[in-house]
Amino acid sequence: MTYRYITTPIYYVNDRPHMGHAYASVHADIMARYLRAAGHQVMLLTGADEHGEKIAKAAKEANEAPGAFAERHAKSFEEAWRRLAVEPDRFVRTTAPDHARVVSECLTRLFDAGEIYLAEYEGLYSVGQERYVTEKELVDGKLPEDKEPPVVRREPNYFFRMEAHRDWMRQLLLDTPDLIQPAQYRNEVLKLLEEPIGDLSISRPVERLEWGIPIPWDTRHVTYVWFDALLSYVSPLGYPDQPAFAHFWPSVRHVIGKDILRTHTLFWLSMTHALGIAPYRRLHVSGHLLGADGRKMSKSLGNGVDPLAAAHTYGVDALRYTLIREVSFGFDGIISHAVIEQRLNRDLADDLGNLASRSLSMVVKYRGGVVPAPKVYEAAEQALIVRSRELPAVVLALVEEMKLGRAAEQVMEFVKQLNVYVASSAPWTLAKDPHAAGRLDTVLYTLLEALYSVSNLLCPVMPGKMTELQAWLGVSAGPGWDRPWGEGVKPGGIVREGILFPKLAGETGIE
Ligand code: ME8
Repeated sequence: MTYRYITTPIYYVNDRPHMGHAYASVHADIMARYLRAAGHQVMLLTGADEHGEKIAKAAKEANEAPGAFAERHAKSFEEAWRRLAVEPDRFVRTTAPDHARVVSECLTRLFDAGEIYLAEYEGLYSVGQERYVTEKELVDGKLPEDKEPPVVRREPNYFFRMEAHRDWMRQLLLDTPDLIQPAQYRNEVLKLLEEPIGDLSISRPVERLEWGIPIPWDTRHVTYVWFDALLSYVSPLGYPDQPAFAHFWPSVRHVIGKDILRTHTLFWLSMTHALGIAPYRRLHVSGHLLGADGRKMSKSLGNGVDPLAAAHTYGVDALRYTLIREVSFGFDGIISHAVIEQRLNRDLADDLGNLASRSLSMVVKYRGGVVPAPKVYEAAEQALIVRSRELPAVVLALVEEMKLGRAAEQVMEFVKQLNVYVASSAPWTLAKDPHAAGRLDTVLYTLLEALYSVSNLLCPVMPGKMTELQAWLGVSAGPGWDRPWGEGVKPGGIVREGILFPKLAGETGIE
């Protein structure tokens, strides 16, 4: 048995989940489901990043204590994942005592090893944004989103000796070409590592921020939120000494967006190296979702599509399918009402739904709903059988590279091939000829068994609809990933008709 560990970002719970969060979580969930179907022991982790200035500020604005505020929002994330069919094995919360214990132990170990030191930090501080800023970020002496220019602030901070790990990180990236995917992000990080990266400030004075994990040896400071959050990838496994850590960690893949590339490379790789934790196996970096106007989805622009509303309108499976098909992982791409409607009507209703409904209704019409036994497979069937045997490995290889859209595309090409087969074998003509009864049996059986393969191959993407299709085919859901041809739909079994993806009456034209 092989263990596989997949993580999503641990999201800030300062607001409701948006489509960008759904994009990352749906990708991680689909990868987890494929690997589970292929027989791996999988752990999928997501969670809530509950400390730090951002949450403290949002709680203050909502007139709530930070703990209660974070709790309420963490619950809304858990609920959102349920509604989007994202099924994590663990949901980590950075306010959990077990997590805080791991953070404290790691800090103490690093401090004892001389990896952490206290120094005066002086920098330009944006009061509006509550963070230090760099000269480069300023336009006319201030941040574009601020009213006032930043002030010079001096405060004692604990620092982690990140710079000391720079050469090691650079070598790691050079030696491990597939560590960060797609490759453009690896190149970006390699470039950053050519210049000094400095040490990392990992604490904030309590006068300024109370909402965080106390620095264990100096309670005048709390831990910087990123140092805390990154460790939530190991704390749920019982790091350092629980068996789950030994089993799952070596296989870990982190799924993140490009906005947090720097923290997941410079910060996290140096932290793990200093702690003696093996580096992650792979970092899968996504691009950004854009609104219908081609600009990054954001609340202030109001160009986003709410994931839960979209799941309600189009169905959760159509939303999951659209997310992976429409925006190739690693690149920026648009998600709008129009693109979801198109994918639903064209790929799902016209191609897949139509194949299912006409195959099932022909079995009902010509064979009273009873699955016929196939007779002689001719060249047309042989070609489909070969493709159906090849597809699981083709799909899995793409999944391993997080090319989920390409994997689904391969299956949908097979669906198109099956629609062509329906047209060329013309069962409605065969049905009129009493001498062609055996041939009709073979064609109908081939369609049903091929649909069963499609349902398996797409189940990780659209678990609800594909389980429904399996029920209509009279096959109980269960392990069926690489069931040989002929072992799925059983002759003599009963099928049911249905419409899998009702077509939206006229694309609404809402963007
Ligand atoms: O950064 N398009 O949390 P976060 C695509 N707590 N993906 C997007 C997106 C968009 N427009 N907007 C956000 C944090 N995302 C930290 C993480 S991990 C130890 C700590 C996705 O709530 C994308 O995956 O701001 C991005 O990396 C993540 O949401 C950031 O979520």
